[in-house]
Amino acid sequence: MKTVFSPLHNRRDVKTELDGGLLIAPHEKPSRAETILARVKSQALGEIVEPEEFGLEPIKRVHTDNYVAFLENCWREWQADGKQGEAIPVFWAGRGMRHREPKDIDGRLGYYSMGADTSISEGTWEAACASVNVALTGQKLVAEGERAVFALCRPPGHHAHADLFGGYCFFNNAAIAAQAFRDLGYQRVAVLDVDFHHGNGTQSIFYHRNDVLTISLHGDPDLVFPHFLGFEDETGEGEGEGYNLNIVYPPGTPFSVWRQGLETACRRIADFGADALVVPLGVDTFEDDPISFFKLTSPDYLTLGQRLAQLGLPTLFTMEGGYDVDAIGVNAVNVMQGFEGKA
Ligand code: Q9C
Ligand code: ZN
Repeated sequence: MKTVFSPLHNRRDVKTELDGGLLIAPHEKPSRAETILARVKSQALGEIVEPEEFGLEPIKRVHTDNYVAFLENCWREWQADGKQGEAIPVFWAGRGMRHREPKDIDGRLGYYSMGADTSISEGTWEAACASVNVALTGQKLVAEGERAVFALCRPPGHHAHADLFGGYCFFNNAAIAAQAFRDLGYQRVAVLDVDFHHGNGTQSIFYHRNDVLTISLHGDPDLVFPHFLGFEDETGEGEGEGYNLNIVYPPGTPFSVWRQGLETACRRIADFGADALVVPLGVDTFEDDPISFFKLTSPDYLTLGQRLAQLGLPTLFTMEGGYDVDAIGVNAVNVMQGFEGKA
């Protein structure tokens, strides 16, 4: 299987993550992608290709123009305002307040975000754009006939809405790739999100549509991020009614239980008649992940890959979360190797 990778991911290298009232060293850090790449090489998974440049047009099929402009200019504006540290949102439009974009950079940071866990600094824009190019290059390779491609995206994307960043995400790489499949004439695209966290951004982007089926298996949002979306009664709206599926699990969930939801998801995708599959892949479902509470083991990721391959669909994997850096390479590449038949 080919892997798409951009060294430009390193341009996202923030020093802070607001966590527990402290500015800690971020969970979402450059060594994550480098560790996965090293495993791709040591296992000889396949060719490693650099992304092509796709520009902003495919991004704007999914994200609003104003949001894209905000991300491009945010760090410059923050510095021009004389701020000393990294850009972190601290104000939001609470209940009863106005949802309108203000001029001030503190106001704009809140308007375009869902949390304060995702600092912005020099290079974030460049890395986020490179991450989209990685996903779109993978999508193009699949459209040209590859059975499956691993888009080693960083930063991740599945939490990003049309006009919101947060949860370490800026552009929704998986949603942009799914839309690119549609724009190339694929009629029905399935997105199966197996990250520990709900794929809230992807759900939101396609919530009113029946041409992109969105499914997410994740930790109960009553207990974990994103806190305000991802419950099982969210099934889609309007034309999209019945085209979103959330499967929620409690703390301690092992693979034996998690895989039942995977089975439900795979059956739904087959019934839908998908002609392409996008898999936002997080390995923060791992038993030793520092911010999550599922109990998947490294061999379970082989089994996951095998099951996904049985769908028989052109498949694009986009890398999302996973924060036990020691295990992230083995676990992510296990999915790919399982997909290719390794038991
Ligand atoms: N105290 C992804 O896996 N922040 N994002 C957690 C922990 C939210 C995770 C803070 C988690 C976001 C792509
Ligand atoms: Zn996650």
